[in-house]
Formats: sequence, structure tokens, C-alpha cells
Amino acid sequence: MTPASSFYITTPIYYVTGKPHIGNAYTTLAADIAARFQRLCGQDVFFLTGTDEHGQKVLEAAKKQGLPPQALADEVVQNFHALNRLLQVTPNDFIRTTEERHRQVVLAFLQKVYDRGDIYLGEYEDWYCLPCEAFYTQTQLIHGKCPSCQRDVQKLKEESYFFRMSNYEKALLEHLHRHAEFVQPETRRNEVIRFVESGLKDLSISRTTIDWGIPVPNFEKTQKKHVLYVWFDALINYLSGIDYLKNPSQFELYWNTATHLVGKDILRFHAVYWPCMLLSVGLPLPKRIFAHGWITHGSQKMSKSRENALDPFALVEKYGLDPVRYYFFKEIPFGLDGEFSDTTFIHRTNSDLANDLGNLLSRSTQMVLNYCEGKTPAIPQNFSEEDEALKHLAHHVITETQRHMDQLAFSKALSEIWKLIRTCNQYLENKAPWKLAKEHKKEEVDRTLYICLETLRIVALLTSAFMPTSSQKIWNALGISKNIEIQRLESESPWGQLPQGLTVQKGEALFPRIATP
Ligand code: ME8
Repeated sequence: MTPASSFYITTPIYYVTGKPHIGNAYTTLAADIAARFQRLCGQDVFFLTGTDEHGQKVLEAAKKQGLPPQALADEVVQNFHALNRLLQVTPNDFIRTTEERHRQVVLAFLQKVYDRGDIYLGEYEDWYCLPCEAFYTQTQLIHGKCPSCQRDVQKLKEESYFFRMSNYEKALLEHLHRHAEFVQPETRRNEVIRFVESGLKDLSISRTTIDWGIPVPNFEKTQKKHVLYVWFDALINYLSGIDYLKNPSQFELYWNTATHLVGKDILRFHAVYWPCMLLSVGLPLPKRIFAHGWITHGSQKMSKSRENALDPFALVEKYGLDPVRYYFFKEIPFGLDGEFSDTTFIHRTNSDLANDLGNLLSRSTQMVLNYCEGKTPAIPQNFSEEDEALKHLAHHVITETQRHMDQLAFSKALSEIWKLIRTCNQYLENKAPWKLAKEHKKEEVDRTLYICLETLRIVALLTSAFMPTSSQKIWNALGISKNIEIQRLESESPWGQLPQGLTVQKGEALFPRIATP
């Protein structure tokens, strides 16, 4: 089957300053869920993630540990790979900014910007926030601190190459006004518009006081050695990751459909600097930049440099992977901040997963064992009004889930799917097959149980992007031996595809209840 079209999705590339925390895992999981769902929908997906390895922040972290920065990067990147494996994240590629393939693209890009007349030599004299690796003017500071993370800033005065970002103010504003989907959610788009309207200054894009970065060609024959500003370097990963220089057909296939997922802390780099850079070299702008909110813990943004970071390895060890993959995307509407707490986690897992979904599966399969000799019943030919209503709901939920997933509205998509699960539980309750069996209404028992199993088959398909292992377990319990990960919604979602006579298994509880402390 030929794919409907392509879908390119990226995460930020993470600093290799320390172990990944739940905040990093959150963005990567969101991208993975979107990528898996679009694959299910038949799209040709490219999902890119990676690590940001240059710059002062990484250099200082390495110094603290008494390591060369490359050695620190080589060590820390292993944690990100291990995390991706643990989370069952399925990227098509993982880009590191210290790789040669990335350096080549950066240098080609820089040359284009220079040839366009957008790079000049000057002197930077203002403030720098190290945790954000960001430049600020005096007036942008809030009470003398970084306007983004509220931490101390340092005064910089050094020779620097500048990028004529101011040249692109008008074009960027026009693009922002014309393309409502370019920056999402809407509130973030308005913030970006206000920022650009306040005027764009040229951007300092090189440093002479550190040497950990990609060397800038000596464009203006200066005595000083310049390395590229870490953000200018890092943003280009979105091009090098799909082989911009060497594979133009692949590049074109994916670039036009790019969705960048970012935390709201780094929206300005993506929605202002990056588009201006692309405009300078004449490349199309990404289709969508989606800034999600922060996971807080103890009511504070979780971060590597604060003490409140939650360890994703420990969380998965404690609760299992699929409840973690489910919780963050059901509990927190994508785009808003959300507090992590064990109490809400346990409540969600017990009520949605153990009670609603887990019980539907265990009751349905148990009754098939009791009343249908453990085999999937015949595909019904006639339906009562109640049966029809459930079938109709399943159809509606498939369409709505797709619509929400296209908009990255994960929580809404899950609410739709849970409507179907809860309605099916209610249906089972109303039909009471245990009573029908006593009354020897075999045809009705079979029909009812077939409808529940078929609903579960569809539910598993729809939840597979969120909970790949549990969804496969549901299919296996229904006797379906196909690999759910490689199925297509178009061919699998029409009603009535569960064959008759499959061997149903009860198995262990899909989601064991977590004891409340
Ligand atoms: O900024 N809640 O890397 P970084 C939700 N290298 N998401 C969070 C989070 C939290 N508490 N904390 C971090 C960088 N994140 C740059 C990016 S891209 C060209 C360069 C997530 O290691 C969120 O996606 O500081 C945020 O934007 C990202 O991690 C920052 O990761």
C-alpha cells in the first residue's frame, strides 16, 4: 500500500549535561505517540530525536566532572539511548551535533547565509544566560535576571559574528499572520507575534571565549577564532537529521511536513530564530511548531539543575511502562502545564486502566471461556438497536480519535476512546450475558460477546500508539496473532473483522491495581 503522505516529527535535541529526566521523556514520548499513530494511519513517517552536544553549558558540565566535553557527550548520550529503549520510543534516526554529517550541513548552511549577505562581524556587549544559552539586552532582563528562567546572567563583551535577523522581521510576521497552524497553541502564537512586532535585533551567532563548538569559517579575516553559537548549530539538526545535503529527495519528502515539538521554554528559538535562518537560505518554513507546557513536581518546573527532577527509569520500574505512557497524555492536555503526583498517577491507573479497560477485557474473555468454549463467536448478521448504537459509536470514535491526533490533542483522543470503553462496559452490564445464558439464549450471548470482543479489537488498535505492549496483549487475548504495530487503521478499523473461532485467553490482569499508600 502506498502511504497517504509523509509526516516528519522532531523533538528538541537534549543537552548532554546530565541524565535525562521526565521532562525530556515527556516530549520524546509525545513525538513517539504521534509518530506511531500516523504510521497506523498509513503515513510515511520520519521521527527524529537526538542530542545537543556543543556550547558553554556542556563545556562547563564536562569541566566539573573533569572530562573532555566529547567524553561527557559520549557517556551521557548512552543514557538517552537507554531511555528510548526503555520507553519503547521508535525514532527513525538519532542525531548528535558532534557528528560529521551534522557539521557538514551546518557549514553549508552558514556559507549560504553568508553568501546571502546576512552575516557580518561586530562586537557583542550585553547579557548571557548560561542555563538557557541565550543572549539578552539590559531591557529584556527582569530584575536583573534571565527573563526566561529567572536565574543570574553574565555580562559578555566579545567580538562576534552577527546574523541579520532584523532583515526577516516583516516576512516572519506575514507568515505568522497567514498560517494559523504555524505556531501552536494559539496563546503561544500570540506571544510570538507580539515579540516579533516589538522588533527583531540581529543575533550574535559566534563565541570567541570558548572553543567547544563548530569553528566558523574566517569570513572576515579576523585574528580571533570563532565557534558557532550553540543554538545556531543545534537548530540545523532538523535538516541534517533528514540528510539535507546528500539525499535531496528524502529531504523534500519530509521537510515540507515538519512538526517541531518543543517545550514552551525554547519556543522563541524555534518560532523566531529558526524561521529567520530558513528564510535567509530560502528554505520553506516548518509546517507546525507546537510548544507544550511544563511538567511540574512540587509545583516547580522540573529541570536537571533543580533538585526536583523525576527519574523516568525509576518511574517505569515502579509503575510499568504503559501506565506511564498513558498517564502524562491523559492527565495533561498537551500544551498546558501539569503537576506530577503519585496520587493522581495511581488514581488514573486504577480507574481508567485497571477498572475500565482491564475489566472489560477480563470480563469479556472470561465469559467467552464460560459460554462459548473459549472461541470467538460467529460474526453476527443481525443487530439490535443497542448493538447498532455501540457499532455506530465505535465508528464515530475512530474518526474523532484521528481528528484529535492530527491536532496533537492526545488527551481528547484518549477521552474519545474511553467513551467507547465505558459504553461497552455499560452495554455488557445491560445485556447481562450470564442471565441470557441461564435463559438459553445462545444466539444473543454470542452476539453480545462478539460485539464486546470486536470493540476491544478496535480499542486496542486506537490505543496502540500510547500503549504498544498492552494493546498487543489485548489482541493476543482475543486470539489475534498479528503484530499490532504494523497494522493500518484504514484496513483494520472497519467493523466486523474479528474472525470466528479464534482461541481466546484470559491471561493475567492487563493492568494490576496499584495499592494506594
Ligand atoms: O533546550 N516539562 O535542551 P534541554 C516538560 N538543547 N518538558 C520539559 C521539562 C519539563 N519540566 N524540562 C525539559 C535544550 N523539558 C536545547 C534544545 S533544540 C534545537 C535544542 C523538555 O536538554 C522540553 O521539550 O534543556 C524542553 O524544551 C526540552 O526538554 C529542553 O531540553
